Amino acid sequence: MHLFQSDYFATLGLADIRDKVEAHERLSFDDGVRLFRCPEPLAVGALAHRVRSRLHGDKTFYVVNRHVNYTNICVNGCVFCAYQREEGQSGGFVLTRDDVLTKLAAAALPPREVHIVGGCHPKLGLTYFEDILSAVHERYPDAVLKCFTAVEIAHFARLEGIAAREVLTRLKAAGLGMLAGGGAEIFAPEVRERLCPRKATADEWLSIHEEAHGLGLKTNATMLFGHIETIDDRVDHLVRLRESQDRGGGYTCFIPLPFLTKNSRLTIDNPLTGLEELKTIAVSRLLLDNIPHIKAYWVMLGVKQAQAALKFGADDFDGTVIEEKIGHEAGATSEQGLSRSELTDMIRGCGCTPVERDGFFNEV
Ligand code: V47
Ligand code: SF4
Repeated sequence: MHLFQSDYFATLGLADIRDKVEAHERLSFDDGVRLFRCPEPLAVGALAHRVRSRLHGDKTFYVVNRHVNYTNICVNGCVFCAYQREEGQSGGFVLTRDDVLTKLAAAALPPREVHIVGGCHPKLGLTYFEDILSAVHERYPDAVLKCFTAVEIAHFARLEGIAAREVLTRLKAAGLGMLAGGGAEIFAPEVRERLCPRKATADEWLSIHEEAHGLGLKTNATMLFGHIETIDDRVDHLVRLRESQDRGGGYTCFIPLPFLTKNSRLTIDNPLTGLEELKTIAVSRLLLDNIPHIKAYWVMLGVKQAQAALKFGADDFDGTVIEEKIGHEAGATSEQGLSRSELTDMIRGCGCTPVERDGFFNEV
């Protein structure tokens, strides 16, 4: 008998959720909490894999991309962040436009996606970013420029004394194609207050993404989990994202980010288990019924866990990356970058079909 017709889900108290998944029905907040509380991660994974297979078959997407972090100097000082430096502190850096171009030129393959993000620097004005975007766009006209988080956009707007919408409009004119998904962390206000009190609020983060969608920009979204948040906080985060997507439809991909503890000022009592990571990816797939892609970000997960995630709802392996600083400062033990053949071999090794994509998830 097929697993979905068997008593397996009923014995775990998940028969009604299984039925909703089979009927393509939206899951409720309470369903999300029950999935997180289910003692059997494999059952949650099987449900998520069902949805992933329905959406994407055995395809797993990857992209030839390059990450560039333009500065690690940041006024926000989030308690979990191992990457940030204060202005004047040793180890702080700011790249010039030419540094950015040099880093991009050093990649073995021309990128189809350029991911540029950084700290909230107290002095870098909008012209610095327009200058970088125009230069990168001119050099790589076919690459999707997926740059800046909503937190950076809010910061640029505050520094310049202009509306976030104007910042987005100017950056779009300079070549911006998408916003990166970082900075969402956890939306629940009491957790956000403890983790990152100086950062844009959840409402600001969501409204900047919706402004971007209104301007025709796509965006990604993240959730940082495995620190001081509760199960309810994770479900709240996912449901708020789903509601935001209902309003505008511009989110392309969701990236669940497990908290890496090294060099962080945040100490936690119960570090995440590998199974808890996979279950969180699976619940994300199940609750976010209106976001097409779930990323197994191998940098934070590690490559083997990212492979496992492909059977727990994820369909994107991200990319070549080349040089990553945020996760590696926090103790990520993954490689700095992967070649195209390493990516495709890893995807095939899981029984999936590798599909190269651009930044917007168009197949190439
Ligand atoms: O916003 C910071 C997170 C994010 C830690 O949009 C940490 O396609 C784990 O958002 N442990 C930046 N995570 C990375 C990010 C991202 C990555 C890849 C693709 C995309 C995309 C977005 O990293 C930050 C924060 O949430 N982070 N410190 C840490 N110790
Ligand atoms: Fe700054 Fe981002 Fe680090 Fe927070 S997570 S301190 S905003 S670089």
